[in-house]
Amino acid sequence: MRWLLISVMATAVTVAAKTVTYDFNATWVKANPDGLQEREVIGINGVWPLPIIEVDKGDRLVVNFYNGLGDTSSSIHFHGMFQNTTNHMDGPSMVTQCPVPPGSSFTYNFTVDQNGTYWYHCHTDYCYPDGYRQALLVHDKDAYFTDEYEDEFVFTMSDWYHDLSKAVLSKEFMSVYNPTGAEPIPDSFLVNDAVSANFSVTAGKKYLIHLINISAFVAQYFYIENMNFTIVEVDGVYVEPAVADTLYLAVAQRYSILVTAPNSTDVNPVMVMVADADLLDTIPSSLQLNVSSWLVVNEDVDLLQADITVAVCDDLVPYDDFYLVPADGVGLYENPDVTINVTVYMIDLMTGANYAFLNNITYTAPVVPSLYTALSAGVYNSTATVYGEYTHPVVLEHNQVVELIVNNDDTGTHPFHLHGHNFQIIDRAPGYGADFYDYNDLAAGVQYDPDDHSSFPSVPVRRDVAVLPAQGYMVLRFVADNPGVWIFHCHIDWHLASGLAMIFIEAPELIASRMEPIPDDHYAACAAGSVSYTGNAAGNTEDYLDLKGQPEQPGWIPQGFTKRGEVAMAFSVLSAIIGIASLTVYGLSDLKHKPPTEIAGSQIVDTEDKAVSNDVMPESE
Ligand code: CU1
Ligand code: CU1
Ligand code: CU1
Ligand code: CU1
Repeated sequence: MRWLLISVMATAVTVAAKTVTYDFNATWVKANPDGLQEREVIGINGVWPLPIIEVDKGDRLVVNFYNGLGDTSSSIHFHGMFQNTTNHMDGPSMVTQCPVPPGSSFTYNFTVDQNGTYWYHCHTDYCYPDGYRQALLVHDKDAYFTDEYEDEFVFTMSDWYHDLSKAVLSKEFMSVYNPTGAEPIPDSFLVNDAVSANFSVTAGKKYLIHLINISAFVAQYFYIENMNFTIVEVDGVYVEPAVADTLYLAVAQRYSILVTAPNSTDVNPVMVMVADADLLDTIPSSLQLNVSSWLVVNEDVDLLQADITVAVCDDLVPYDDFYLVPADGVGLYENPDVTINVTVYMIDLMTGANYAFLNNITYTAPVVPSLYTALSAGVYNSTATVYGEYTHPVVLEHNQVVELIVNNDDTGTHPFHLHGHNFQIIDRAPGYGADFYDYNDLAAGVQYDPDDHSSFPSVPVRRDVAVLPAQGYMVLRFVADNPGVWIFHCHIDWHLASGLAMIFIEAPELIASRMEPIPDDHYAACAAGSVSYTGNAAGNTEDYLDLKGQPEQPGWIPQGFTKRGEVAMAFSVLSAIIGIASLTVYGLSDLKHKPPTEIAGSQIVDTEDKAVSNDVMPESE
């Protein structure tokens, strides 16, 4: 295969890390993966579906990217890669790099010191739903389950639209004709970019399946009819084996599961993917919500479709990721140094379209990519102001334990993702009754208490995408041990486009000294696209504190003022309250998490009482 050039730099005798190089020429090609309509998709070297990137843990990965699309700027994000010392290789346009304009090249080059199941995707505007996404596997001979399986398979799940993303976005979503912000309904659902994916297996043998939801929007349930399997990895984090029969993968989430092929060769087990219909405002009769694939133990036996009477998502009870336990045993990050408190809501602005907010900000890209602002602002780079008001910047100090409370004042769920890190999910609650259930909802008589660790898992699950429950909340913690600029956003690509994002600037004073040098082609891409690579968010290189001319979110419309007022008031009150919070959520703890299913074989994690923490609200919140 022409696109794959693996150069082994290490000597053959030792098992040293090697460099794996891919040359990616992105161009428009035609494809018809659902058999319903041919459309233009983004191919690599003239081919779509895209190549799966495979490396071994410790390898250097080099992707020489050329934008041959002609009409669209682009970039590549390697989802889940921490990019420690290589923040500039992270991929999100206007955060860590300039968009790569047509005709430009851009090399991604970084060391992969992680393991497990990842993916790569375009991270400029809303380009990955045009097919620019695929699995990235990091093999690890030291994985605790490495000797347990015969072979491994990739199972990507995705929604699929017949129209180009820019048409979907401008005509169906960010439009005056869609004031409610109803998300575009996909035309079909794909497995491995096809209508089905069959894996040839041997009766009685064990297999590792990498499940990845590479969708733009829709979460998926997964089960194998009449079979259990064992979860061993979640978003790149090995977990203690957990037996499950059903999983729920929101956009960008991954699992590795061990599956034993049945001893009987009478039936080929059917692997079923079921779209979460709760996310869809309408379900056209033509939309097939179930997709069947098979573990083929006997090629002479018919492939029978799933029993779709079972495949109604309301009847599916997925394994609750909250109860997974990382195999490395990393305990609860104690005593957060900083608590950040944001609330999701959706509202129409003056353009007439619907926007997504974290507190009172809908992310609006700056004039200069935020990393380049950090690198050019000198001593001012630790002042949040220079990154612009509408990028929603929060500056963190090196190695702070950060607590991120995300409330959801929206009726939809949102799979939030943090670049450069994985986070612990330490608390989470759905809405209940008819009301929005806030983390310190006084009306409900409960209040989240960050000082009380007794209700937190002692070894919380860690992953890089967590589902924020509808009208509920979640509490995440991470350690700011990765100097750089990292975007935190909803991974529903339509919601990222409508502004559901903010950025963390971590240890800005250390970024330059710890980061590998930025290659010339990165700056050349800026020049080719006429994007500045020095200056504050407004492009001001003289006075970094002068943000005049910065890109601003559209204006509030009259009813927006009301909402804005309410929200602003709510945050003032919450900020005041958080320091003196004393009530707890004990009384409602039975509402908070769905216990593991009986077959799950995991236990409720131990609880513990810990010393009082010392929370500090960041200035910008
Ligand atoms: Cu990511
Ligand atoms: Cu991603
Ligand atoms: Cu979202
Ligand atoms: Cu991202």
